[in-house]
Amino acid sequence: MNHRNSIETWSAAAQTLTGSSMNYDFTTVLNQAFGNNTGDVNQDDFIDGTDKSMIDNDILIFATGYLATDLNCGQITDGTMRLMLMTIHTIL
Ligand SMILES: [Ca+2]
Ligand SMILES: [Ca+2]
Repeated sequence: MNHRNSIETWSAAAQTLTGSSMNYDFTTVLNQAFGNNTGDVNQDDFIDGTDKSMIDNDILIFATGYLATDLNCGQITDGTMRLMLMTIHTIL
């Protein structure tokens, strides 16, 4: 799976295809995905200070809408996004 603000990822556990498709919900809990890959705002396959800066910039202008910096997809980038990023990626 690839998403607007996550590193390409896969399910935490092996899944079985039935026919040609499969349903798998990555949204129920963070550990549905292999590793914690949300936060790659600029889609360069790294989650680092650049992503954090982009989130900070959108927080400062009260950005809303369909934004890569909106990590929880709630249509607003606020301090919660920064806290999410720093909680998941303790090195930031
Ligand atoms: Ca990045
Ligand atoms: Ca949000």
